[in-house]
Amino acid sequence: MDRGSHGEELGRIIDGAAIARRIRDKLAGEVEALAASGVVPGLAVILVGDDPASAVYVASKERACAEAGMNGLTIRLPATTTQRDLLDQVRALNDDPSIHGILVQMPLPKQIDPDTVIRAIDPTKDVDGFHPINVGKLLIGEEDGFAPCTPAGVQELLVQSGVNTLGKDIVLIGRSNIVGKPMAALLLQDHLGANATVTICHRYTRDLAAHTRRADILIAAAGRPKLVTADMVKQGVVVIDVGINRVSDASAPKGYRLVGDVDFDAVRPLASQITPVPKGVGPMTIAMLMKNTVRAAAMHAARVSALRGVAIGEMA
Ligand code: NAD
Ligand code: L34
Repeated sequence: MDRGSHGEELGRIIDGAAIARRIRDKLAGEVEALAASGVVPGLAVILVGDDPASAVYVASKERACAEAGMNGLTIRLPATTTQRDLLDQVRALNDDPSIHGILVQMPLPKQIDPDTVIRAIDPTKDVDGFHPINVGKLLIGEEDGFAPCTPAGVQELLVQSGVNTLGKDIVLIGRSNIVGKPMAALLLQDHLGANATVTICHRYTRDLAAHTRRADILIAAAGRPKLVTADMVKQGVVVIDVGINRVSDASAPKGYRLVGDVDFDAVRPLASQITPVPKGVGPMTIAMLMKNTVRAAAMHAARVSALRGVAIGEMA
């Protein structure tokens, strides 16, 4: 147990970077086995425009693919790309048998409708889990789809940190399609790392603190620095901070630093466990993307061999 400068107990830090590292090492072994059977998992990432944060995330995804022995293809398109051109790229990747996962990095420039692009991705290659088919499967609890990487990473962090979610009150801040909504769907399932009572708060929630104070587990994904303060949590809470915000800091080498949505120093003494930003949820997003892509490749290999079986059966 760490102690603060006044001897007070501090919540244990959940080391997302270390947990993600273990997952990625294990996946490298699975990639090797798949490659030996003739299938090298392939992930295509499309980045449109030059949003600096997106460029950082996409570069990390590219590095992670290479390191795991996967085939990583990054397609960088100018900010002026038309929706039609982007859709053409997506369709070409749908038809490319060496690509098992397709990801279009969000946000997209304003001339492109993200929903149209997401629907164009083959659901069996939608390793982001954003296609309505995969969203529907997640809600129903069908496990042959893909769950979005960030909420899947949060669930994995909870499981690996020994946090029992069964029957617990989990409060989410944020209801986006990328984080909040799929997070709620995952935590509601009759499943390990789930079976929770879930409350979803958002910008129109009245008296946010009244909800968060009841939380056994608090998951913040609002994109608001220091939204969660010490007076908003109860003693012993597990805090997962999904928020990634750049705040200017003249003393930092890049002129900014990353902070989450939680006032970390103030909340940590009350928490039993807490994720930092960076090195909390962020690295898990990448690990889960790798995991989804390896699974997409394995499912592809299984479909191919089933089809071969049918073809051989027909010949007999
Ligand atoms: P978003 O902007 O789409 O959604 C933010 C949500 O927060 C909205 O539903 C809004 O209603 C709610 N909200 C905003 N202000 C609020 C307030 N004052 N009180 C209550 N609710 C409030 O964002 P998003 O894409 O879900 O991302 C949220 C944050 O998580 C961002 O900081 C983003 O950078 C980060 N993020 C991190 C990862 C990761 O891998 N760690 C992945 C995705 C997003
Ligand atoms: N299509 N768009 C699509 N899929 C996604 O899953 C994402 N996201 C979010 C933005 N747009 C997307 C990501 O990949 C956010 N996100 C993401 C990925 C990685 C990290 C953070 C967010 C990450 O690696 N964070 C590091 C710090 C990185 C830095 O230095 O900026 C961390 O330790 O938190």
